[in-house]
Amino acid sequence: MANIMESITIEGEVIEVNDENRYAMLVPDTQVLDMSTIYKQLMFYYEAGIDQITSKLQIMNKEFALTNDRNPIESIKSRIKSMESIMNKMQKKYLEMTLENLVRNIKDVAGIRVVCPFISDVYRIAEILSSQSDIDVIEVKDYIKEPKESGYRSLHLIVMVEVNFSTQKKKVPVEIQLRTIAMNCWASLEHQLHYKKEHAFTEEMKEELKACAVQLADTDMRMQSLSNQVFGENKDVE
Ligand code: 0O2
Repeated sequence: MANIMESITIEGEVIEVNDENRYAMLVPDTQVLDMSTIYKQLMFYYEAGIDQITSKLQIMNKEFALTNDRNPIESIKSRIKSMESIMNKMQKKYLEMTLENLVRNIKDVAGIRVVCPFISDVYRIAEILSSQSDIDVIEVKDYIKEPKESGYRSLHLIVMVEVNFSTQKKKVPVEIQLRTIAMNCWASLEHQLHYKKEHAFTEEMKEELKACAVQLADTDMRMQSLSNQVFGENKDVE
């Protein structure tokens, strides 16, 4: 799936891209700008990354609808992680609060959530996106094949998307969460239940939540089977 990027040309200079400089290249020039401007500039890069991926997803959805008479994407939502949330995550990872640490270690500053009708749509969208020449897949977490302990299911991709700005090109990291309507239903309700943070889940409640997730996963499989019969989409979904 991954499309490994080896070099990038910035202002005529060919720079080898490796783990060392992949994220560092995103930080604006600290010598010319003050901190608040740098932060705004950085967030603008992340927003541009979201815009670029969102537009790709919208095109895919329309193109598929043209030929297949149905949409493989139900909804697309995006967000820039709040400063508070970024700081909490950095604290949890015992990271010093520097811009460089943020760019290198917090890969979900730009986040997109894509909800699809069927499991096969999730994998199809992920595959098409991953094969595009201006996208490099950095990390894949398949919580559909291996659900989280909580029962959470989704396919997570961290990608670097190339964005053309007026005088330079940047590779922007974006986290894309792809899931079915049923998986989204579970995640949204579980998130609501977690809202009152002082009310910790008992073991019994955790088991109940997992059971709900299993039930919805079973529904997803049955819906997939119906979809295969109706649309003849024989995608392998284990
Ligand atoms: P928000 O507000 O959604 O952004 P890493 O990023 O690799 O250092 P992390 O953050 O543990 O490690 O990554 P993970 O677990 O792969 O993905 C985290 C995100 O997945 C969460 O984002 C949620 O959006 C979603 N998620 C993961 N587990 C659960 C779960 O049990 N229930 C629900 N409802 N969502 C989950 P954030 O950062 O928590 O918040």
